Amino acid sequence: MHTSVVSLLVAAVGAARPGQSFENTRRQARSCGTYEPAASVTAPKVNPWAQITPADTAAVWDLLHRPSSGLNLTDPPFTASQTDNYVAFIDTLHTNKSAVLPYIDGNGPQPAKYARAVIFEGGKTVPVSQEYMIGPLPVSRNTKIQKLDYIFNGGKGGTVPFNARFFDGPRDAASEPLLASVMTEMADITTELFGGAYYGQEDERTDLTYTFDTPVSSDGSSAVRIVMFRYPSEFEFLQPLDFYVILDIPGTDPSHYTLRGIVTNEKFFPTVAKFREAYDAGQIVNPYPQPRDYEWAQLTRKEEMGTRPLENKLAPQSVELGGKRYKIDTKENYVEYMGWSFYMSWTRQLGLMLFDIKFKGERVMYELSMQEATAQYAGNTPKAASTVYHDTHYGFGAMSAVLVEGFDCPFGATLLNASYSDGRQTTVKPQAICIFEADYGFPLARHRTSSFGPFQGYGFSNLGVVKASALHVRHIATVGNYDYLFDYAFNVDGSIEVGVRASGYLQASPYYKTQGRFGPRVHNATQGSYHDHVVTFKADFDVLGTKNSFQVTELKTVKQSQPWFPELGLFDQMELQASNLKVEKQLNFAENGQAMYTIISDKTNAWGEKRGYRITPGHSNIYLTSPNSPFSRKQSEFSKSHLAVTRVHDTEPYANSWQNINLPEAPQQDFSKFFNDEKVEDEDITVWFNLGMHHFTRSEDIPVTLFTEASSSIVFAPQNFFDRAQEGDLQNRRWIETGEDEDELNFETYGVPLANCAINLREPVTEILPWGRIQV
Ligand SMILES: *[C@@H]1O[C@H](CO)[C@@H](O)[C@H](O)[C@H]1NC(C)=O
Ligand SMILES: *[C@@H]1O[C@H](CO)[C@@H](O)[C@H](O)[C@H]1NC(C)=O
Ligand SMILES: *[C@@H]1O[C@H](CO)[C@@H](O)[C@H](O)[C@H]1NC(C)=O
Ligand SMILES: *[C@@H]1O[C@H](CO)[C@@H](O)[C@H](O)[C@H]1NC(C)=O
Ligand SMILES: [Cu+2]
Repeated sequence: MHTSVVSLLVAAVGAARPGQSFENTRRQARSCGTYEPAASVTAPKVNPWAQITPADTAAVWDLLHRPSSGLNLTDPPFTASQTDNYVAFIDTLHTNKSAVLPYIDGNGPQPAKYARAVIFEGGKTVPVSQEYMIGPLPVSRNTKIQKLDYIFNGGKGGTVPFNARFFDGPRDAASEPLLASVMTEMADITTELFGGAYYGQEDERTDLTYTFDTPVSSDGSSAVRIVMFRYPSEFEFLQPLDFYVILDIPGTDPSHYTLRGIVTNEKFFPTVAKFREAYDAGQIVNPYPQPRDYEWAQLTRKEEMGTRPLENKLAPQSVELGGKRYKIDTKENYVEYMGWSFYMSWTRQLGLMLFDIKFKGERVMYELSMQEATAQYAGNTPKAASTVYHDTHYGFGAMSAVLVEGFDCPFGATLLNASYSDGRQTTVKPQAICIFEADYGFPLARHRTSSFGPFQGYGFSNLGVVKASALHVRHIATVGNYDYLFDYAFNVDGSIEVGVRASGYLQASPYYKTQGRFGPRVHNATQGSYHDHVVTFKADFDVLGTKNSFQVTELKTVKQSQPWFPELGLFDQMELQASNLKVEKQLNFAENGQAMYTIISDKTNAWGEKRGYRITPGHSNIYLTSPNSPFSRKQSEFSKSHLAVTRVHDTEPYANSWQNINLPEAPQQDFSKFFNDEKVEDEDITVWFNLGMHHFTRSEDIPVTLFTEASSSIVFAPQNFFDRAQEGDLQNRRWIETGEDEDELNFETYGVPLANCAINLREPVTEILPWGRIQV
C-alpha cells in the first residue's frame, strides 16, 4: 500500500449540555494545521556548535592527503591494509565553552571551527590510531594539523595503541585467514553439528556467519577476538550457535596470530586436535538445534496469532490541530517553543546535542547531550561473559536514520536531515530527526471547588483546568541489534524530560540447560542473555549564568517536642536538611527518594529563595551492576553512579572517548580522573547522569524488545526558579463557573478556538527520501 490516504474528521468536542455550545462548533470544516510547516525564526547568533560543512570536511580531507602533511596516507581507505596509514573519519571538534560564552552573551568573536580526524597509523614503526585537530576552518594558510590531546586524560592523549583500535575491515581481513583455516579444519564437524560450515567470508561454500565483541584488548598490549557463529540472516542476532572460536591477534603481523581455543558444550578446547578427539568420543552434541528459518524473528504481523476485536481501526494519533506552535531556524538549527529556545548540533559519534537551552530568555543549560551507551552482558559462554559495548564506538550520528512519520513520530512532525562524514564525502540521512509538539495525555493543572452537599448541581462552583503539551526532539539510532530512541521533551511549565528507550534485537546466546542464571530461554535454541544498559548524559547547567551550586536537600527524621503535646515527649518529625556539595563527586540517588538535588544559582526569586532547577529521577535510573569487571574497569567509570558533578573545563567536554572500550585497564579517557577535589560551590558545574535499564530479558523480547518496557527517564524542573507556577500565561485552559441558575454553566475559553477540521493523513512511505551524498 503506497498512497492510501486516511481521512480523519476531528469534530469539536461536545462536552457542553444541550443549549450550550462552543463558539465555533458550527463553523465550516477547514484543513487542520498538522501538515503546515513550522514558521521560521532567525536565531540570535550563528550556531557556534554547528557541524562542520561538507565543503570543510572535503577540504580537511584534501589537506590531510597533501604530501606536505607528512601523514603518508593511503587513499581510498578501502584499499588499505592494517599496516597502512589512512583516515578513519572526520568529525566536528567540540567548540570550547570559554570561547562560546563571550560570543553568545556578548560581543565576543564567533569561535573558530575545528575538525577532528582519526587516522589509523598502521604504517608507523609503533602502529597506533591518532586523533588530530584541524583548524581554523575553512581551510586556509592558517589552518594547522595538530595532535588532538587535550580532551583525553589517560596520559597518551589522542594516541590509541593498535591493538585497541576500532576493528575495521583491514583488521578483519588480517585475522580472517586464521579464522577460515581453523574453521575449515573443523568443517566436517560443524556440518554434522549445525548443518553449516565456514570456509572464509568470500568462499561460496560458507553458510555460517559470525559476530565478535568488545573489548578486544585490555590495555593495548595484546588483542583477542572472540568469535561466535550464527545462522546468516538479517535477524542473525537471535540465531546464535553454540560454537566459539577465540583468536589471539596481537599487533599488525598476522604470522603472530594464534588460536586460543574453541568453546562449545560448555567445554574449552585449546586446539582443533583436542576438540576433534572429544567429538570423535561422542562428547560434543547439539541438543537444541537452531531453526534455520527466521520468520519468527521478523518484526512483521503474525497471522497465526489471530486478531483482536476492533484492531483493524486506525489507532489514536497525536496531531497538531491548531497548527505548529514552534518556530525553527533550519539554517542554524535553532528552535523556539512556548518560551523555550535552544540550538541543536550533530556529531558522527554522539548524534544529537542540544545547546544554550533557555526558558523565557533565561539560560537553564549550556549543553544537554548523550555521551555514551554502555551495555554489559552476563553469561558463561565466551561472548556473553566478556561483552561490554560502548555504542559511540560505532557512532550514534552515523547510525541514525529515517523516522517513520505517524509511527516513530506523529503525523506532520518536522523531519530534519542528519549527516555525517564518510571519507571525503558527507552522507545525508533524510528525516533522521523529528520535532513535534504533543499532548501529554493528562492536564497540566486543574482544580474543582467542591460545593456543599454531595449531589447538588454540577458539584462545583468553579473548575479550572490547563492543557499540557510538550515539544519533543527525537532521533533513533540503530546500532547493530539495538534501536535506541532518544527523546528530549520541553514542557510548557519550564521542565525538561529526557527519555531513552530501547527496541530492536537482543544480542542472544545459544541456549542450554544450565544457563538459567544468565537469562531465560526465549526460543528453541536461543537464550536471552541478561545485560545492563547504561546511557550516560551530560547536563551542563548554567542556571542564570555559570555561578551554580549543587544542593542536596535530604529528608531526615528528627526528634522533636512541642509544648502543646506534652504527652508525646520527643516524637519523630520530618525535616529538610539542605547542604551544598563542596567538591566534585559521583553520587547516587537517595533510598526511597529521600533527597532532592537542585542546581541553584546565585540569584534569588521574589521570596528570597535561590533560583534553581531540580533533578527529579524518573523511570529506571540505574548504574552498572558490576563495578569491578575486568571488561568494564577504568574505561567505563562514568557508568558507575546515578549522578556525577564536576567543574566545567574546556579539557573535559566528554565523559568518554570513542575507542576507550578496548582499554579497560589503560583507558584513553578515565572519567574518574575528573574528580580531583575541585570546588563545585558557586562555580561552573556539569551534572552527568545515567539512564538505562537492567535488561531482565524475557520471551516478550522476541522478536524485538518493546519500547514500552525498555525505557528510562529523568526530569529537570524549576525549583524556586520563578515566583509561581508557569501556567498562568497559558491560554489553552478552561475556567468553568456555575451560574445563579443551578443549570447554568459559564465557560471561559481565553480566545483559543476549538478545531473543526479535516485531516488527510498521508502514508509516510510516499514521503521517505533516499540517503543522499553531498559531493564537494
Ligand atoms: C608510507 O606508508 C607505507 C605503508 O602504507 C609504508 O610502506 C612506507 O614506508 C611509508 N613511507 C614513509 C616515508 O614513511
Ligand atoms: C521449536 O520449538 C517448537 C515448540 O517447542 C517446536 O514445535 C518446533 O518443532 C521447534 N523447531 C525446531 C526447528 O526445532
Ligand atoms: C580549547 O581549549 C583547550 C584548553 O585550553 C586548548 O588547548 C584548545 O586548543 C582549545 N581548542 C580550540 C579549538 O581552540
Ligand atoms: C534532505 O536530504 C534530501 C536527500 O538527500 C535532500 O533532497 C533535501 O534537500 C535535504 N533537505 C535539506 C533541508 O537539506
Ligand atoms: Cu537490552
